[in-house]
Amino acid sequence: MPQAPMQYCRLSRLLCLSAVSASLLACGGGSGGLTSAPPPANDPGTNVAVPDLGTVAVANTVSTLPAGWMNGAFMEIYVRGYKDSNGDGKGDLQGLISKLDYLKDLGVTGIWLMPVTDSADKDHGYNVKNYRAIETDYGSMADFDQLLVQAHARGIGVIMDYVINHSSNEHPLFKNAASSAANAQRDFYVWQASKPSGWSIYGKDPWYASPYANGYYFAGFVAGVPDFNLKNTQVETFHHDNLRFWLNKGLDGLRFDAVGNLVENGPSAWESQPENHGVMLRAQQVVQAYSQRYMVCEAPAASQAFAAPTSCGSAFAFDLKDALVNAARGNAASIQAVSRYFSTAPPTMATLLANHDTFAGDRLWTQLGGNVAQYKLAAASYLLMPGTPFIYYGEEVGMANGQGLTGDWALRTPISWTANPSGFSTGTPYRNGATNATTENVQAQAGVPDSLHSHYKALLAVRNSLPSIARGSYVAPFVSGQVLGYQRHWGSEKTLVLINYGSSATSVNVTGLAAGASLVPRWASSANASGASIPVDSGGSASVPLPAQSAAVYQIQG
Ligand SMILES: [Ca+2]
Ligand SMILES: [Ca+2]
Repeated sequence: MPQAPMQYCRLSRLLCLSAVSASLLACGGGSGGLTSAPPPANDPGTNVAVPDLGTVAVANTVSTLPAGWMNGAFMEIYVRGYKDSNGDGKGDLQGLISKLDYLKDLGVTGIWLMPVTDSADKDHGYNVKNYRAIETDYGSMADFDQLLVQAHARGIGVIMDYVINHSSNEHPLFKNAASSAANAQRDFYVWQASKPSGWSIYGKDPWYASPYANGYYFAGFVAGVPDFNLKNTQVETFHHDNLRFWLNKGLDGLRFDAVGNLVENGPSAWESQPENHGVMLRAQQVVQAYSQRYMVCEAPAASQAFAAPTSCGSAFAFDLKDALVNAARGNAASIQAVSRYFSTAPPTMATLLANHDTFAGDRLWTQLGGNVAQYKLAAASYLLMPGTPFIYYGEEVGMANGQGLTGDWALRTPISWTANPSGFSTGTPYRNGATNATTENVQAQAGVPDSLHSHYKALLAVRNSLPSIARGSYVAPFVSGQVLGYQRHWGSEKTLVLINYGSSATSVNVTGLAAGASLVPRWASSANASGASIPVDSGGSASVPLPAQSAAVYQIQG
């Protein structure tokens, strides 16, 4: 199987290039899903029924989740890789439902489902064919409704991927649009009568010939996923109706894919265009018409701009990820970068260490070469900071890249429930598992002191029990040697977080505290940490011992 060139791997749906056969997806300029006979000149084209087109009004806006649920940690879940309930080797919604108790026990308060809508790719799901149908590999709409009910019963919110920039070329709207230049749905996509020149996106010409020889369509990623024309208000209306379709069911929010690529203004103006923020603000207004919903955007080239209230409101902190990992390695400049980040970045950034895309790096275990001490520091670094942290499924037990796999497939393997694949499926899994599944898996780690799983569970318990950690302000950050310190404030609750990235035990002098206060230990990563309260002297300083490569949380009292 050929590997996609790196420049094509920047975003999720690019797996299309090589994950699935070119004939299925029409990657590379083909016409998959379209009939080959051209219509007569001036033919209005075909009019395939479009099941996900049509008005959906706001209906049920209620949320039963607790306030601030979106400031707990999310688990990003690739449903195909999570749990197979019927032995076909592919994870599915019923399998996920059977693991909700596991997620609740771990302490996550939200789950992000990578695409579960009907998709042409039968893998990652970013080639949507019907925005209002569940991918049949994963189950039925009844299964999805049951997932919402069961997640909410456990205090867990559910958000799902929404692919707003493009559809599959098998989507009925594209079939109609491609069939004739006169088709009423032609302008749902981006067309030119003649092939434009001068374009190159991720190293490729994004203009492809219509299979009916009636012009050229724009596809910024690959031929099989044509871009919607987001300058056409009908397209926004189409998406808004589809968003309400899911929100009316009780869906708790969305993760919007590739929002840097929405509107194109020319061959040198195709990324992060000003109009993109307007598109996302209007999507945000649709979402926020419902109670307690959450949305987050993927925009690796301009993360913080899309987190603005006048845009998405929240976006992934791709600009922090590497600093978090390198701080865990003890890198001094990265420790400084981590300390500075939330002094200026919006508190609505969504933090992460790794995800399903190779542009975000390998699985964390692979990035750190299995160094558990560094892994625990990276986890503490983002789970105690502001923002909304997103754990990538299996990260909590140190899943490595997949055995014998490269590219995005190495990141999207069946989860390591057990040492062998039987914990995932009674059948043959759709793909190899992690290289370290025999030693690093849920069964081997859950309930075991000092395991990665116990570390994540303890950190999430701290986040869930202290509102200052979950959603408090970021106050008085400092770096002393290889120690990072900062306070978090929420109302009258004040906490102090200290992380020693160094390989030696040390004692850090924390200043600027209230004279006579005390530091009450709430959590420490190391069994060597003292359990006694630490007094603040009359000058407002406290000396706090820290074991090597350790993290601690103190509540500031008095
Ligand atoms: Ca299955
Ligand atoms: Ca676009």
